[in-house]
Amino acid sequence: MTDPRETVTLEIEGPVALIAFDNPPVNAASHALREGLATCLDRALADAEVQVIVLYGRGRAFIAGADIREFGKPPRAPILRDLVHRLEALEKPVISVLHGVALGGGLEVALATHARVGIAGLRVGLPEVALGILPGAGGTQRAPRLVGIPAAIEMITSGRHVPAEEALELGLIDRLETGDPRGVALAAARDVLEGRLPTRRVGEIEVAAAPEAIEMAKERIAAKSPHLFSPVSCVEAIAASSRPIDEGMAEERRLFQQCLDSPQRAGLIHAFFAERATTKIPEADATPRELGRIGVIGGGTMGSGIATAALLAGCEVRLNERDAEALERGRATVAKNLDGAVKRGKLAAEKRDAAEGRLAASTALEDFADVDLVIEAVYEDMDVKKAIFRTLDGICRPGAVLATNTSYLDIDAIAAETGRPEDVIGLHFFSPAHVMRLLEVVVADRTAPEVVATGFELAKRLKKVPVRAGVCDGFIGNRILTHYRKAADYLVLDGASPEQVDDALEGFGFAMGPFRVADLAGGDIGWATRKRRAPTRPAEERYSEIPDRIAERGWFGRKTGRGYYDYSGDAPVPTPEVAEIVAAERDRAGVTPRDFTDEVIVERYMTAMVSEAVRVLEGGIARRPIDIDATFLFGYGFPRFRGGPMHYADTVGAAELVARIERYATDDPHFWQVPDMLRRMARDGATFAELNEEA
Ligand code: HSC
Repeated sequence: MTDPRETVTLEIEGPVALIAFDNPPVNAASHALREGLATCLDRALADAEVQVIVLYGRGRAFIAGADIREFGKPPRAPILRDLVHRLEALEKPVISVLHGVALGGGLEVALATHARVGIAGLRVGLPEVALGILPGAGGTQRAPRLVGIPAAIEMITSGRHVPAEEALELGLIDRLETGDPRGVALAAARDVLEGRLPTRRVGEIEVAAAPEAIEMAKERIAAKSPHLFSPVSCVEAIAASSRPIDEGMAEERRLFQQCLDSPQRAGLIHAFFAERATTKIPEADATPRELGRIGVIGGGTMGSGIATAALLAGCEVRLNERDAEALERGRATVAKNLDGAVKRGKLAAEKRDAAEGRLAASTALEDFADVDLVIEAVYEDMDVKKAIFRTLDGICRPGAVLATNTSYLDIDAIAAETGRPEDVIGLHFFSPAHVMRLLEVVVADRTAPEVVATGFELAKRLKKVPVRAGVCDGFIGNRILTHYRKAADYLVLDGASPEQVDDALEGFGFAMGPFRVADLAGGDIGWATRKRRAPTRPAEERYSEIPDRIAERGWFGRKTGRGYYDYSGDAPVPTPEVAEIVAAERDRAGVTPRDFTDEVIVERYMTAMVSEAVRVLEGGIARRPIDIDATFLFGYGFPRFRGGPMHYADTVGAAELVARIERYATDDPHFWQVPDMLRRMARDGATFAELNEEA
């Protein structure tokens, strides 16, 4: 444990007590920090010379919030809520100087001080909602007293980071300065002493009730995030801010505890760490290679999306296509993507043309001689890809990284076509590549550590979540997807309707059920994959021909106006003939349809997902369970509040999962097999969370 005297230091300069937080990387309000603050306050208060106390942070931030790793563990005194209460009540003026970020509990500490001075570049916010909780140290009571209930609702239910200038305008901070935190702290303290910086207790301000804003917010949340628990609790806590502060605080405390105890809190905090855990790889110490100039081969949806992502990150991009016409289409798609990025607020309008200006287009691969990284994104044909890599081997400069965006092909076989397999890697983007955050970095047998590090560096620049994967058909994500998609097809063959399966899984929290996804992705794509896999399909495997019957009619989903659903009206409705196709296929397969509850649908689908995920772990394709969670959270629309498939698996327990698989296996022993690792975990009472910690 860190010595609290080091985490927080007290320095006395005449009448000024400077209390500095030093808890890298982001000054989280851990137990050591809270204890240190309490001790330093005691000492400053005991010193009769001290007339004003200033809090500031060293390093990157004032305080980035409570220490998230402590949630779910027994609270250790002093708790932040009590500290904040004590701060506000002090007779000696206490002020805070904020730089970097003041988030969550960090802003709550600041709101309890008697004046707040921001330093340029500061961002403040109460982002607790993203972690399934609400500001629990007075944020829901003090923020409305400064900004009013409607603005507090917006800020707290979105969790957004508010830039310094806006924070000043809203009244969250009293001043905005430039300079180093200690220097600004000393100057601000002098201003307090000389009456130039007024101080007050925010808790004593009265706030007008806003019943309409409260009702509107609840309606908006019910429509937008029907599954989530904490946004409504945030609104209820804010509503209590029009009551005296002690009553409001009691309500905040009650609602905070409910959120803390909810499984959504555990899922969302797991997701927070999953997003950051994936970069902890064995190659983390290797030095990435240059990444200034990027070549993209293929101007289709994927290639243009990758090119757009690289342009948005400030890279120079060369786009290659076979002929001038295809190249022009690729350029036009990139231009459209950039316009979209401006509309979505991802690219400043004045930077759009410069981004497009960094794109060079060419039909000659010879133009890739000096690029640092090439990403091949042509269609999935092994022979075509091999030929491209042979050509690149002859053209690219030594040390250039040669990447393929294949979503399932054998990267070792592609690398073997070159005289430099150590430079070859898989960079599997997800469509649309300039929007989706997941990047599977697929490490082949001979890929060099610096090349892996380069893939991760690229992800960082592109603001993606990179997950290290090994080579197999489909890598982590698509391999698991192929398996649980079959479970969805079996459910329909055995008695559920596609819309029942979709609705049940959307009820679980997926943004879209598998059949709505199939219609969106295009039924022709899955059909082609099934045809490709047909020759290697084991004889014992059950095969539902329903998707093929639908595809044979040219019903590929949204793009053809029909698929599982009919898109010709205002809202999609189940395509009537699909029910007939399903009935005919059940007859042909000799299946007597049975009823499935929504709960059973979810259980079967999720159990199929987890069992293949365990095989992916067993085979070393994913290194840790949390990598699989990140894959599904950032690439497959897995509900964030459920934390990912492996976090979900822990909430069910390995023993129950084994029991489920054994029960389902009585119908289909080929599909439902218990992975050895899961059986061992059930026997030992082990969890995936423990495996994450051991890795
Ligand atoms: C909160 O404050 C609740 C309160 O209302 C108090 C309630 C108390 C009531 C008492 C009841 C008993 N904790 O993101 P990065 C780590 S909830 C622990 O890569 P960046 C992070 O994991 C909190 N660790 O950097 C990573 O570790 P790694 C509200 C935290 O520059 C490293 O720091 N606050 C942490 O891209 C760097 O992080 C938030 O939700 C934390 N609070 O972004 C803010 N914050 O190196 C969450 C970060 O081992 N944090 N870490 O991987 C962020 O949004 C971003 O981290 C920053 C920095 C914007 C701070």
